[in-house]
Amino acid sequence: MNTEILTQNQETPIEKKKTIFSGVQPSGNLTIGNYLGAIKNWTDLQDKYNCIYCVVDMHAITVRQVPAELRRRTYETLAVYIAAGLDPEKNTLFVQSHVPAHAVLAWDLNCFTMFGELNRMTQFKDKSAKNADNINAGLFTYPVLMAADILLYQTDLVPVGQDQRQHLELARDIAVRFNNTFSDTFIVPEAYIQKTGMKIMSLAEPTKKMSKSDANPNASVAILDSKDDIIRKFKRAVTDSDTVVRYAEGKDGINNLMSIYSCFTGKDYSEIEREFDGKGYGDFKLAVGETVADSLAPIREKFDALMKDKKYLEEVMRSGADAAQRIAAKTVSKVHRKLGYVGL
Ligand code: AQP
Repeated sequence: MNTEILTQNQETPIEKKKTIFSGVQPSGNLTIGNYLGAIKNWTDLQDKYNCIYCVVDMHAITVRQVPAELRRRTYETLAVYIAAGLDPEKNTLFVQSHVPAHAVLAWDLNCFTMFGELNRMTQFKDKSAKNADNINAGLFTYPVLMAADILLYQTDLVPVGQDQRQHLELARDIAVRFNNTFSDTFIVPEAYIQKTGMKIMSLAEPTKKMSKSDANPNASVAILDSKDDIIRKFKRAVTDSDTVVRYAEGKDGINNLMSIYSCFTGKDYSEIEREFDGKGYGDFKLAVGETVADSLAPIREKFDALMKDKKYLEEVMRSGADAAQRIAAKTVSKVHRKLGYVGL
């Protein structure tokens, strides 16, 4: 790890901040899964770490996107980052396609990734099943681009949800392979263990992950959904034929609602069970819906204001890309030297 000790005035030792990298695809309306599994946790890290957060538009095109929608969602995703509390002065916030080094390093790393490794990725299997008419090579090599995203910034820690753990393991394997083939080039990143943000499941099929690109509008709750929509979706959430609010095996729907409620209120499962003792699923679902809607209301308000100021969002994009590019260029040049490319 790069916990290098720097000295200030030769006297006060300061520990260099560790680097954190993560991103979200602008491939749909960001869900409470993206919020609880990623963005909410990021806001707690901004003072302690050197945080780099990206809007990963190049990942989004592994699934066919309508260009005008991709463009709009790229602005929206950045606006959600800021509205949710990520301060552009404290974090490097940028859009992936503005830093071409991501694509450059991804190519290099493709040549250090085995076909068999990519073939084992469960997300590829899930996404190719969902997009049977467009199983493109980008969908297959998506984890290599993700490895490049992370390794470019000499990232120490990656705060990812459970669903992305397999991809992070691959990024680590690629880094180790490259380091062993040449010499130490990349920091081998570790998962940042998060307090909250377990895998949030679909409200329609609670054994499946909640996804922003789910075709069923009742399966996911978007951060920007209206209060009425949020309450309605929770009321319709699939549960089971039991009536008691308790966390137990086989009660996937209720377990999911309890974990969402717990993330938003900070209450643990036994407190929630006591709170709803003697009450039915109807009361519980309403409470979850109202809590989620009320907690997200300030984000929606800030988001609306930010979206009226595109110029500001573009300034954030530009300065974030400049800062990211400076770091990325150093890694790419180091990699290219080791590979034997001629530098000019
Ligand atoms: N359901 C989830 N529970 C917990 N964390 C989640 N994340 C996504 N869904 C959940 C976390 O959000 C971050 C960004 O994800 P992404 O947009 O890069 O890709 P994804 O995981 O594929 O997200 P979606 O919403 O499922 O997008 P689509 O539908 O486009 O594939 C990651 O940190 C992820 O862990």
